Amino acid sequence: MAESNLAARGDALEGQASGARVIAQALKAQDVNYMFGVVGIPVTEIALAAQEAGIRYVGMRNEQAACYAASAVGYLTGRPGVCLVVSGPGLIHSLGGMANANMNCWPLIVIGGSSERSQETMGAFQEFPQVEACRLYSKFSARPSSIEAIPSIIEKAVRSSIYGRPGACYVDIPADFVNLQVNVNSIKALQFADVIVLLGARLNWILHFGLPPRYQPDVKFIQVDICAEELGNNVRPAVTLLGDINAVTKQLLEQFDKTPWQYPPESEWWKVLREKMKSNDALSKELASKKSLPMNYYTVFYHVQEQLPRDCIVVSEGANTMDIGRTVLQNYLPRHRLDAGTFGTMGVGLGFAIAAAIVAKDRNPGQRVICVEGDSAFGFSGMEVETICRYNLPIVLLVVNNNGIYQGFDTDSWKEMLKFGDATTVAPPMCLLPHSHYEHVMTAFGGKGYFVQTPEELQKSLRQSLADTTNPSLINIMIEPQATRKAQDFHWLTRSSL
Ligand SMILES: Cc1ncc(C[n+]2csc(CCOP(=O)(O)OP(=O)(O)O)c2C)c(N)n1
Ligand SMILES: [Mg+2]
Repeated sequence: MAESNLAARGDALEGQASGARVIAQALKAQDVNYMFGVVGIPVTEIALAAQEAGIRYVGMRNEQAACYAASAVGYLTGRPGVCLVVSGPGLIHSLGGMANANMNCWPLIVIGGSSERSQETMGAFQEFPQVEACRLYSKFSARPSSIEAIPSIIEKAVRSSIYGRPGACYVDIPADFVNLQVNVNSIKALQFADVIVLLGARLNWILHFGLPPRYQPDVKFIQVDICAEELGNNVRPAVTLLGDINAVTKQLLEQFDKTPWQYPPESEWWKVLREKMKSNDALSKELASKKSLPMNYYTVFYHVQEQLPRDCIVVSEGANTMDIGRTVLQNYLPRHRLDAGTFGTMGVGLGFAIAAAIVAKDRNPGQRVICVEGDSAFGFSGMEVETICRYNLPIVLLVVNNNGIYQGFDTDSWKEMLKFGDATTVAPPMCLLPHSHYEHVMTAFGGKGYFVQTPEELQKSLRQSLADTTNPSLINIMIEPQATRKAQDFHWLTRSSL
């Protein structure tokens, strides 16, 4: 399906206009012609609908820059440019651009996706009080009360941005206005748990709110948390233990020593779990063993895992890069993995890796830091490579690059792929960069750079990078632009109508 038809696909299913299309048409009706942004959940469909409506969309690498660009369009043309951002961290990154536009009195509309209204206060994916957050940086900040209310809110935002003293305006679009709901169906192993002990973890989006169909409706949670306000969020626990998990687990273990108990290893639940682990493993191995080029994520991570020192610190960010990496790259010790975390913020990786390398240098000389970045994630703070080189931190940076073209590709097949691209990374219009040589960012500052396209090249460059304990290195790993995760039973981060 050509990408111009993607936005229409949701509409056809629903038999009526999607929120994305209503937004795009309302903007066009206001003679808004340029949009800059970084797409992702839940705004990708808005960018596609905007293009369909004839709005020029430019996919940027960081929302701050996108916001500067949109406000400059406002200044140059007299009609506001739009900056389109994802919820939470995406919106927060745009605040610098909003403040700048407001101070310059340049017209700007920021459109931010936000979490679904039905998940408000539950700890939804990238939930954040966005309308309130934008108030200080804008003339007008609002969320339409319904899809029908979108055109009048957009009209008001455009008017406010140019009337009187021009400035920035914010329109908040909840995910459920944009996306069709995806049915969650098949239910596997963990669902059969009847008691779950939560040690400090929150029952937010990461744990599917503790709700069916991911869990049995009558599952009993034993919740241990240091924060009293967290106890009972989304699910009423069978038992709550308020306290530091270090102290509470010590007390629990002392009790277990007195009255030992073990879940019967031959139970049905264990059987299902073991089967699921086996089939997951087999599927990952099958994907990893694929010999075809360009490589897929599983092949890459399989070869990386083989060489990772057991005590290394793994830093990771990206969408597939992080999610698949999480399942293949093992970490054996506590606090040895840092990633985009609960808020899913892209751009944290290099800062985390620098911090980890400095701490390792002080406390555990010789310990390695491996930073596994999606190409888009890397783009958010790639210039920190200069910091890495300036401080001589021997970080091994892997950029898993699905935004470039494998040199052996024939032009026709990659042209075909442009129609699909990587919806998260490659902002529409889908386009790949024929010469995305991220390794040059490292060599520019004196580190080692590798461009790899095959498992053998990956193995060799990783071996060299790990053997070098003084210089940082960056391995630019070309993978199949359409590579993706194996099919998921439960959707959260991956939910989109595309
Ligand atoms: C600050 C911020 N802006 C935007 C997003 C939306 N987002 C989620 S993952 C992602 C990038 C994923 O691409 P990449 O890092 O190349 O990983 P891939 O899935 O291609 O492996 C983006 C832009 C975000 N999470 N945080
Ligand atoms: Mg990518």
